[in-house]
Amino acid sequence: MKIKLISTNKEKNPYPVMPIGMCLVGEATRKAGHQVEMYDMTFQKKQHCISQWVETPHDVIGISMRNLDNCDALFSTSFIPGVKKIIADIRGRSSAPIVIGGAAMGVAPHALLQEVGANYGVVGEGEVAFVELLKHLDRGDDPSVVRGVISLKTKEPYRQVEGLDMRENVWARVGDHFSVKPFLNCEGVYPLQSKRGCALKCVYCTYVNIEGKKYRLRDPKDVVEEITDIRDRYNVHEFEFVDSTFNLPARHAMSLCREIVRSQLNVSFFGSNINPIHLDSGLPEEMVRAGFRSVTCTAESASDRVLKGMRKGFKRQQAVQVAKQFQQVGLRVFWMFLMGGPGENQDTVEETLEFIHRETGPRDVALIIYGIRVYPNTGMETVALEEGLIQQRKELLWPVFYMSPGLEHGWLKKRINRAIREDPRIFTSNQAQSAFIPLAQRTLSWMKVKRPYWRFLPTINRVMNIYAN
Ligand code: B12
Repeated sequence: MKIKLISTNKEKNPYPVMPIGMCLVGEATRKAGHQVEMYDMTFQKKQHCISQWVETPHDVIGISMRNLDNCDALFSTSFIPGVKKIIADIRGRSSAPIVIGGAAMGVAPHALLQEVGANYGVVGEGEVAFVELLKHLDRGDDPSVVRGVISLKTKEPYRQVEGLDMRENVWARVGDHFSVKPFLNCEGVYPLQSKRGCALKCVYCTYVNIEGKKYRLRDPKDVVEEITDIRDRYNVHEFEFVDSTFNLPARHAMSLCREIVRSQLNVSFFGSNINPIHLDSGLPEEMVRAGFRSVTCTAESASDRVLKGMRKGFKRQQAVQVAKQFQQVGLRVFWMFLMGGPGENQDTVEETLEFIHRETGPRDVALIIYGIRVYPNTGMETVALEEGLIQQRKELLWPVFYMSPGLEHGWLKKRINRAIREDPRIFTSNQAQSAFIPLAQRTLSWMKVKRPYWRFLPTINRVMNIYAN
């Protein structure tokens, strides 16, 4: 069959991300014997280009939708109207079935399928489900019987996809389909997965719904072969692991780092997600040896009360320990904190701010996010229901944000603004959404300045503070 795949994500904040999800599905579809063409809209300004693209022959159109919205209570943007428009345009030019997939489908499958008007949806990973769906369409059978596939007629509220055995996965080969340069020029890095799944139980999180809770690990040798291939084919030297959590399971993270060290890859890694629940004592050192230049630590709070309310599974002391471990090896940390979780009040906010001031490294930064996006099928949905923020369980397509009743928004805003003045390593989406950031990213990249560029955020804050005074 002739298949066209379109990645609709155009978001550039915090930086544009390569469409690996669509490329993985495309590679698996091609491997199954179909002809595949892919289109990425990241840097596409005009929508009519896509309308022309769908005019050449095809049997099925696959739409990849990554983000429902930007998850930001201060500057909330939904990406649903944009995708709806793309699908409506395609409908005007093509009678082929339209299949929607992507992380957004893992979050709110039925409501999204209905809202955007596609024929079928793939919930969760697409490498197997999409190929099976095509087989059914080719035979004239109903594809909604395929595991992971839903249609407008599907009655069950949600079906978890059985995960792919990661020992048999394909490589995304993004650079074979698109130029990776524009991504790298805007601080983007090449995304890699060393595993799928997440066994954690954080109250607000969707990862389990998207990837499943069982860890499915890739062979470190296969990951290293893929990195070598990307480095040599596309001249890419900067990578990021987009695993739910890089440091878990601990033994796998360690063997992967050792394999990278052994292979002398001479590449760098940034941003991969670290959860303080368990950080093997030797892992930070091994990560530095492997080429890690920074990590992201999703602590979310440094107050035991809030950590418990968010079911993070660790205590403040563990976050303190992790901060020390990274400082000892000189690895920069981009900390993330969610303010307003269950149990949050003025005292708990102070505890987190005190943690940032005292415990994090001098070269670290801390992003503070106001409120928590409530997602379907999460513990946060139950809390929101119990506290009357939502009236019924439904797939929350349009963003609803939880803010602890123990906290007054006006106070929080003032307190955080004061914290930023006192410690410019702290910032919120107010600074992150600044139109100046993409320009700065491109300039720094053009000047071949070493990453991560977020290390300049404190300087930007200091300048902004001067102007504000
Ligand atoms: C790593 C990550 C990041 C990194 C990305 C780094 C990088 N270099 O790529 C960073 C930190 C930068 C980031 C930023 C953001 N992220 Co993010 N991110 C993730 C995470 C953990 C993994 C994404 C990933 O690459 N997965 C691996 C790939 C292979 O999986 P995939 O894309 O889902 O593709 C599979 C399936 O979806 C499916 N599929 C995909 N396309 C198609 C198409 C068809 C036709 C079919 C059939 C199937 C199919 O098959 C693929 C292969 O199995 C997910 C959560 C998660 N566990 O999925 C959140 C997630 C995708 N992010 C999310 C969001 C909201 C954002 C931000 C908007 C938040 C913010 N303000 O910072 C930004 C947007 C960035 C951008 N430019 O788009 C949301 C999106 C859903 C939503 N809530 O709207 C998620 C799901 C987390 C969440 N909160 O729920 N993110």
